[in-house]
This record gives sequence, C-alpha cells and structure tokens, in this order.
Amino acid sequence: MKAEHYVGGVFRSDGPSFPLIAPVDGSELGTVPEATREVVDDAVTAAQRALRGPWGATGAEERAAALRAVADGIQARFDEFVDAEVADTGRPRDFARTVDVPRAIGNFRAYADLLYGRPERAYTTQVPGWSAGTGQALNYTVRRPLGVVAIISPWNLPLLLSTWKIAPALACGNAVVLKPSEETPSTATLLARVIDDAGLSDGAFNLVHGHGPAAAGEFLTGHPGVDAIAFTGESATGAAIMRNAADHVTPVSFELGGKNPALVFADADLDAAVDGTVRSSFTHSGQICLCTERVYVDRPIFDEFVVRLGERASALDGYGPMISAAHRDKVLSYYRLARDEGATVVAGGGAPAFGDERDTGFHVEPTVLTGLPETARTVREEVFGPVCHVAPFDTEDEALALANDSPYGLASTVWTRDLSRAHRVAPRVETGIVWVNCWNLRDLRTPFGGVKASGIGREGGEYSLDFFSEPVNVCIQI
Ligand code: NAD
Ligand code: 6OD
Repeated sequence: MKAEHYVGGVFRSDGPSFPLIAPVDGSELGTVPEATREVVDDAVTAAQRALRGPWGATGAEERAAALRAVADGIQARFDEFVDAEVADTGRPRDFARTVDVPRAIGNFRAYADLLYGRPERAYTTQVPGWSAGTGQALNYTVRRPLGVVAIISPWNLPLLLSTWKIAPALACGNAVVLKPSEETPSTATLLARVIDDAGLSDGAFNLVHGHGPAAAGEFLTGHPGVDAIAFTGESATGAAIMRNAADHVTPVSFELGGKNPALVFADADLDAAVDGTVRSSFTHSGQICLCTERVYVDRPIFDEFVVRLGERASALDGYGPMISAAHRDKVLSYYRLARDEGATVVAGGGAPAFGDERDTGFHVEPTVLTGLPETARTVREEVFGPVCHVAPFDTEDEALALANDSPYGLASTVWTRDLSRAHRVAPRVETGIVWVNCWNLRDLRTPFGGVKASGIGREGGEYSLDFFSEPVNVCIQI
C-alpha cells in the first residue's frame, strides 16, 4: 500500500518521506510522504475552492447520496481495508473485519440517514415585541456548514475514528482536510481512493500525511484558512492544538485521553464482571481510549476477582502488539515504574517471548497489578496499554470518590445487579460515558465524549451534526 496525499482531487507524494514500520514484526512496510507547509496550504486552498464551487452548492439529498456511495465503495474494497489496517496496526484480523471496517461503513451510512428528517431550517418562533425592538417578528434558524474542517486522528482506530468525523463533517456540507496519524496512513489513503471513485467534488475531501509537532499537524491546526478542528488523541496534544488554534479563535471538538475506572460491586454477576473487565482492559491490547485501567472492587469479592482476572489475563493469546517501539518502551517503563512504586504483579509485567517472528515486533504482556496507593503515577497517568490496577473499596461513596479522583473523565463501567444502585451510582461517576454491566456497547446516535481532561464537546448522531454546522438566526419583522 503506497501512502499518498490527496489534494484538490489529485494524488501526490512529492517532498520528503519517512518509513512505515509494521508493529507486528518491526519490518518496513513502505514509505509515507511528509506534507510540507506548501502541501498543507494547497489542501486548505483546495477545500476553500470546493466550498465556493459545486460542493458548496450541494443540498442534503445530494450529500447523503455521496456518503452512501463512499460506504458502498468501502464495502466493495472490504478486504483491502482489512489488510491495510492489520498491516499498519498489527491488530488481530478479526478485529479489523468485525469492528474497524464495518464501523467505517456504518459511520457513512448513519450520517446519510440522519440527514433525512433533519430540517435545514428549524424552530420557528413568533416574538410579539417581547425584547429590545418593536413589533412582532418571525425568527427562524438556518444551519450552515462551518467551512474548512481540519480532522486530526490517532493511530489506535485509524479508519473508525477518522470516518467518525469525516462523515458528519461532509454531511453538513463542510470541506475536510484529514491528517491521520503518521503511524497509520494506509486506510486513509484507501479512503481517498474510494472518495475519488465516488465522484465527490474535487477538494471536498483532502488528505495530508505527516507528523504532528512542527509538521503537518501543526501547520494545519494553526492555518488561518481552517474554520474548525476536530481532534482525537492525547490530552497534551489537545492542549498544544488549542494553543496553536487560539490565534484564530478556531472552534475545537476534542476527544482526548482517559484513565477509565470500573466499579465492581459485591452484588454483581461475577462471571460477567470478570469477562467484561478482560474485554474492557485488554481489547486491542488496551489501545482503545475507552479501556479500563483502574478497577475498584467491593472488598468481599476482591480476592476472588483478582485471582480470576489474573488467570484470564495470563491465559490471553493472539493479542496484537503496541503500535510502535516507542510506545512499547513507554508501556514497559510503566510496568517497571509500577514495581518501583510497590505494586504486586498478579499477571504479566513484561514483554513476551514467542520464539517466532513476533519477537522483533512490539508486544507486551497483558498485566494486572494490585497494591498501589492512589497517588502512584501508574494509577493516575494514562498508560494506553494492556494493564489495569485493581484496588478494594468498602462503601458506595468510597467507590465513587476513588473513581472520580482523576484528572480524566472519559468512560466508566459499573457492575451491579442492584437496579437502584445502578441508577444511583451512574449519574455520579464523573465521566462522559457510563456503561452498566457492559462495555463499549455503542449506538452511534448517543453523545460521545469526555469531561475534565478527556475532551471538549460531544459527537455522535445529532451531536456531531450540531458541532459541524452553525445555527444562524434570521429575524424578520412582521
Ligand atoms: P497523539 O495525540 O500523539 O496523536 C494524535 C494525532 O495528533 C496524530 O495524527 C498526530 O500526528 C497529531 N499531532 C501530534 N502532535 C500534534 C500537534 N502539536 N499539532 C497537531 N497535531 C498533532 O495521540 P495518539 O498517540 O495517536 O493516540 C493515543 C491517544 O489518543 C491516547 O491518549 C488516547 O486516549 C487518545 N484517544 C482518545 C479517544 C477519544 O475518543 N477520547 C479516541 C482514541 C484515542
Ligand atoms: O465508538 C466510537 O464512536 C468511538 N469514538 C470510539 C473511540 C475509541 C477510542 O479509542
């Protein structure tokens, strides 16, 4: 797969490039072009031109048809998308087949569907001389696209998370410039091919590859021609982007990091809670922003829960690698730090030796820790690997206090069979998403996002359409 920029309807790969490394075995997959400031300028200019041209004149029905054509195009090249995602990320093939690619198709279909039934003019009111001014007025609201939207996406769910923003941005009539993660450029390039084949107007969707700081990401997010930024990634990167965007007061939607808690009450279905925590801590080797890294367990079931979770973690196989050597080293440094901080390692704690080609890849063991104080860095900082720390609690209030004592607030899971407790506890957990007796069960229309350092704004369904369009009030005096 050859990574290419896609600017104003033209594929190009001029300028410098860097190697793309396969995380599964460390081999070189190819090279990726690094967008210079000129390439980024060209992409923003192409997007602006599209908005002044045919793309800017499209109606909702035409855009819905375009989104469906993109969904069909991904479906037609399903296996190529799976191959590209597996090669870039090293994830199990089944995950790409059942999650990444179907969800990308679902993102385009869902926003095409949502365009129907959404009035472009909404909420009409008659104001009988009620405020400043005289006479009666008819007010109505028109929704306008924001303009050029920069989308910056991470490596952990490359296609899923970029299409999660591209689809609603295009649905609302914006022009998009996507900069995917430098670690995972391939499905974005394939998507550009599909969009090109689907016949969207030149410049409606543009793709530039490259790094973040002092590179394509920074050039794009600080560009005066960018009207909005939708970003997914680390909280520290979000802060850097905010500073960069501040000069132009560019609006942002941020989906950021987390240190997600799970609360397991003694009245929970223990089998389900153990199963669920194995999934929530170790799916995609912990490289999903929603993964659980802190587990708080009611003291009467604490010992049994820890033993069972440890056994299950030790028995996991077929798990994928960390995305890069640098990320593997970061995760292993937290495993060492945990020991230095006094943790008991119940399972894992190092790098596996497979005795095959995977040993040159970037794998780490699924790891379960106990015994750390809440002040330990391993308990407070996002590791973004297959690791969780398990600690006991004695009361519901204590469980909530422990869960909420974090700078982050993305997602949480509550395990209980007591309906009253579920309703009592869920609204008090300070996270944007609370799952009860499940994890990562997603309806694309629900609000998705974090509180505190985990994000700004909500996306999903109407929430995305609200971010990617601007309500404009028209007031006509009667
Ligand atoms: P990252 O912040 O390092 O990079 C994300 C993107 O930002 C990449 O495309 C990168 O090139 C770009 N970037 C980096 N520095 C930049 C800068 N100064 N200006 C502009 N762009 C810049 O994140 P990552 O390592 O790719 O992803 C893992 C992180 O993402 C974790 O913290 C995880 O929790 C978070 N995440 C959050 C969500 C969510 O929905 N809340 C979803 C997925 C991942
Ligand atoms: O499922 C989604 O819509 C979504 N945004 C998931 C994010 C996962 C983070 O890694």
